[in-house]
Amino acid sequence: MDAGFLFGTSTAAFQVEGGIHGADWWQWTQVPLDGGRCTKIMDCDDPDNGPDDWDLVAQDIEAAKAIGTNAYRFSIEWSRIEPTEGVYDPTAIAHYHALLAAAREAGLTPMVTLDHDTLPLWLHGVAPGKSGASEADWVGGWRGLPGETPGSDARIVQAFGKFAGDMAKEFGGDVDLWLTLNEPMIVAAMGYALGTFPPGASMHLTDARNAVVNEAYANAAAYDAIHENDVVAARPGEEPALVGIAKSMPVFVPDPSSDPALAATAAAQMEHIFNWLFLDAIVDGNLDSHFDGSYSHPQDPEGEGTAIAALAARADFIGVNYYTVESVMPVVGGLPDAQGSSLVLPGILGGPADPTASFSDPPADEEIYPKGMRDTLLAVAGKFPQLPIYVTENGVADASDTKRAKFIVSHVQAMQQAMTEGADVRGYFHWSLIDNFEWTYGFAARYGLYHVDYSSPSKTRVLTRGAQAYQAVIAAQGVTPTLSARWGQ
Ligand code: IFM
Repeated sequence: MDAGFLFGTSTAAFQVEGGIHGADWWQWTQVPLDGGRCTKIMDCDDPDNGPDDWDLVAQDIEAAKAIGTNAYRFSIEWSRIEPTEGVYDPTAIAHYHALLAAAREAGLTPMVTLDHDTLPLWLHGVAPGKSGASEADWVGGWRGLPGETPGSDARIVQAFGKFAGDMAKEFGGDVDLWLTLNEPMIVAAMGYALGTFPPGASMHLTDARNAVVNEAYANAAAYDAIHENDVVAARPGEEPALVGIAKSMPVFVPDPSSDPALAATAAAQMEHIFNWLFLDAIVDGNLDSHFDGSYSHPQDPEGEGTAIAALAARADFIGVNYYTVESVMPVVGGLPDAQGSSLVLPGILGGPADPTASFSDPPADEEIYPKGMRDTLLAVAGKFPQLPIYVTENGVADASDTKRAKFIVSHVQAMQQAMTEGADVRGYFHWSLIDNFEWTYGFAARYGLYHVDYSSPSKTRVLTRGAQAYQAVIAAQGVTPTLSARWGQ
C-alpha cells in the first residue's frame, strides 16, 4: 500500500457508548410491545448494557492501536452535544476532545461521522402523551415536519448544517476527514419502508422520498459548513477538511428462482434506487425523486432534468460500506406506496444469490461475497473517477470467530484487486473495533475485532482470531500469498 493508506476500524456512538438518552433511537429501544413486556429490539436488549465505550474509550483506543491500525472512524453523538436545540453540553464536547487527543497520541488518524443513524429527540421523537408504538406517534425526523417542503429550508436540514459547522469549528484542528451521514438510504428504507428503525413506518414511500431529499440537502448544508469552518489541517500537508458520506453499497443480483428478465430489471432498478440515487444527487446534483431511474421526469417538483447546483459537488470522497450481495425478486407492477403516490419499489429481497455460499451469523445472515468488494469499488470508481474512495465499513457478524479471519483476508484482497484495476482507494476501515449494539438485532450480532464479555463487570475485551489476521494484513501492508495461505482458509 502507498504510504498514507489508512487501515482502521469503525464504531458509532449509539452502538458502543451507552447512556445516550436524548436520541430517537433510545426512545425506540424503550417502546414496549404488546403487553408491555419487551421492546422492538431482539431479546429486549438495552443499549445501556453494551460495551460502555463512553467510560472505556481510552482502553478502546489502545485496543485499536494494538492491532496496528493507523486510523479510527467514530461518530460524535449529536444528541449528547446538543441535548436541547441551541444548547451545547461542555461535558460531551470535552469527551470527544479527549477521544481525539487519545487517538492522536496513539497515531490514529480520525475519521468523524456527524450523524450515524440517530437524531436528537428535539428533531425526532414521540409526541407528548403518545406511546411511540405506532408510526403516527412520531414527529419530525428525516421526512420533515407536517406541511414542510423537503429541501434546503427544512428544519432538520438547517439544524444539521449548523451542527456540522459548529463541530468543524470545535474539532477541526484534530480532524481532516469528515463523514456527514452514515447510510442515508438505509435510514430512509428502515424507518419509512421496512419499519425496523424509528418511526417504524411500513411502505411509506412518500416519507422515504422526502427523507432522502432532506438528507441530500442536509449533506450539502453540512459540506458547505464544514469547509467554511474547518480551516486547520490536523495532518501537516493535508487538506484541512475532506468531506464524504458513508454509503451502504450491497451488490444487487436477480433472484435465481424468478423469471430471469423480470428479475434482472428489478435488480437493476433496486441498484439504481439504493446504491446510486443518493450519490448521483450529491456528486452530480441529479435527484431522482420519483425513484424511476430517470433524471427528466416532467412533473417533478424538485427539478429533475436539471442538475441541482445546491446539491452537486458536495463530496470530496466516497465512503463505501460493503458487506454483502442481495438477490431481488421482482414484483409485477411494483410494491405500491401506502401513502398513495405513484412511487413503487421494484421488488423484494429474495433468498440467497448463491445457496452454497457462506453466511454471517443469524439473525444478520449476510451472504459472504468478497468479489462484490472488487465489483463495487470498480463501479464507484468508474462512475465518479474524480473522487477517491475509502472503504468506511466492511465486516461480518461472527460470534464463534470462525469466519472473520478469512472474511478480512478475502475482502482486503478483493479491494487490492480493485486498486490494481484502477480504483483510487485510500483506506479500509473494518466494522467494528468491538462488539456492539446492532440496532434491531441488539447484541445478538457480534461484529467486533474484540469480543466483548457483556456479563463481566469490566466488559472485558478479548482479541479475536480475526483481529490477529487483520494485524498480520496491516503489518504486511496488504494480503500477500503467504498471508492468504495462513489466514484465508
Ligand atoms: O452496525 C451497522 C452500522 O451501524 C452501519 N453499517 C452496517 C453495520 C453492520 O450491520
